[in-house]
Amino acid sequence: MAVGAAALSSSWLAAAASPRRALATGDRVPVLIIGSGYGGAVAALRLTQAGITTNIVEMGQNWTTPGSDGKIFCPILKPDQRSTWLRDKTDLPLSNIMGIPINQNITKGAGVLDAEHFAGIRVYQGRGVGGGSLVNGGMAVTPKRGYFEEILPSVDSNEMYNTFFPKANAALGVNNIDPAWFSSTKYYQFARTAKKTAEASGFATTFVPNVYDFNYMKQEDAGTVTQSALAGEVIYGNNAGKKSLDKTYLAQAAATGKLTITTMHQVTKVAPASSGGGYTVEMNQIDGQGNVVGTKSVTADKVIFAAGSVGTSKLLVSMKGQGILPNLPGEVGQGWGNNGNVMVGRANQAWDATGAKQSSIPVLGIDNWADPTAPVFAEIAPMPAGIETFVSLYLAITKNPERANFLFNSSTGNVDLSWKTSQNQPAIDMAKAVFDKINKKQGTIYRTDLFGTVKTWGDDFVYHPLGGCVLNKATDNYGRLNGYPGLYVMDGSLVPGNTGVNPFVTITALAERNMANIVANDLH
Ligand code: FAE
Repeated sequence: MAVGAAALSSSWLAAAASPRRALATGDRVPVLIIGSGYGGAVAALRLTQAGITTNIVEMGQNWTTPGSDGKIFCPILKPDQRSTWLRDKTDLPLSNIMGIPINQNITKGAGVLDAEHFAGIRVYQGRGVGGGSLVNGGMAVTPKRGYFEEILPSVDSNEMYNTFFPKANAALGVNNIDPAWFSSTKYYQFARTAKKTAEASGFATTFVPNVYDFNYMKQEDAGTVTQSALAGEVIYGNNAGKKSLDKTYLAQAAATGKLTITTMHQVTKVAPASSGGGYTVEMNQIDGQGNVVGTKSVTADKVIFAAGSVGTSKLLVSMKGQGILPNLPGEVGQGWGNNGNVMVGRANQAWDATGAKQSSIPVLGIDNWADPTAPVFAEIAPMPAGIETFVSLYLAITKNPERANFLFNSSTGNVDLSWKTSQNQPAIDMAKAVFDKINKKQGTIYRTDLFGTVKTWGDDFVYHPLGGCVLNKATDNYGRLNGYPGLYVMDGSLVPGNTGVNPFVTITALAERNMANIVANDLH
């Protein structure tokens, strides 16, 4: 039955994304959603369930067609054109091992992982139907209530914690690892070692829920199903096991028969329609090399920006800068942050092996958030290199207060991000306070060969872009864009730069809350 359900949901989605039904110039639609990540998927489900015909435009692929190896996504250690968005070389966050560069030449293609470069930071994002859910580690963390109330004081936290966080977690398919299996499997030796060294140094660790199906993972360990997490798959996509949005929210929305997804189309312009109300949406159709092979213009009564923190902010700042949507509030493009992200690796003692075989799915965090001098929630990250490395790797989420703005550059026509690498120094200082203590207690040192040749901190990239169109500042308290009735924002750009934990549960629950209000008040 489970296999049947999975096959059915992917065929629903294939139907929803069928090129036969792609948008065509001259179409007029009730609602157009830009992007199919968390915000877009929630909007699509709640609109279609309300009986509203809904169109998503997504710049990436619909990941349902296997390559010549029979797999949809390529292996992490043998990347090909499916891995990286429009580059002829991979662009991994961990660029080196023992100082040796590990990025590989590949054929350029519309791959699933994008590393978008700005002057001071590269921003990793998922490309395709499902957005970031295709490439992320699946860590599904509800933020600490006190901190959520601090960052979004205009949002009723009772409603969030009683209704919308539980609703989001249920629809995302969040589950927990069996602690007994965690304690025994060789695939989580890396996490047990990091837990042991953290706790011996005075830091608490906590299990973190995930959308990867832990029953499936156990079967991978038992050798009864094809391995995905246990074969190191994650940032170039999981061929099994992970409940990405195409298996959950989007499959459910497609099953209503009211959703159409137009893939490999990038929205370039949203302007008030010249007649009949609504908005004209222009888009470039692209091929697998990123070449523009067509342009289309459609009209939508309502447009929901769900292109992610970067995608939405870039579009809106560009429309304001070009005078196409001149009345957008001044707060559009402001309040961007990197969720305090900084990465670091430690070299363990020879008796603290981390295991040649590692699950790609993180399940533990070091929780030092309550310490005002070093507020850090550090995900214990795998390094599935296929060999024993003795490395403990961490993605630290810190309370870095630094923020940046998106700015329209009239000479290039591009949108720049003002973030400077030096703005990550507060994050380094907070993380250093934690990991210096662990190193001192364990008699260990940092690895300096992972993020460059002699570089300790992975401080120049981000997995968790947030903000740029902050709720109740650039929008009203539910994502309506002030000044333009019928335009909405529904993604990570609403979250003011930091949420203290991995962000997709926050983004999903906030979208659930906002869509409940919008469907009730604006669409009936
Ligand atoms: P997102 O999921 O990025 O979706 C935006 C969509 O819009 C994408 O599909 C784009 O291709 C599309 N798009 C953009 N511009 C356009 C345009 N102009 N026209 C048409 N389409 C467009 O946005 N978070 C966690 O909570 N737990 C984790 O374990 C975790 N691990 C991560 C690991 C990696 C490697 C990465 C990159 C991210 C990770 N994240 C994790 C972050 C998480 O995936 C991210 O916060 C969400 O995906 C953001 O959701 P949004 O809906 O804002």
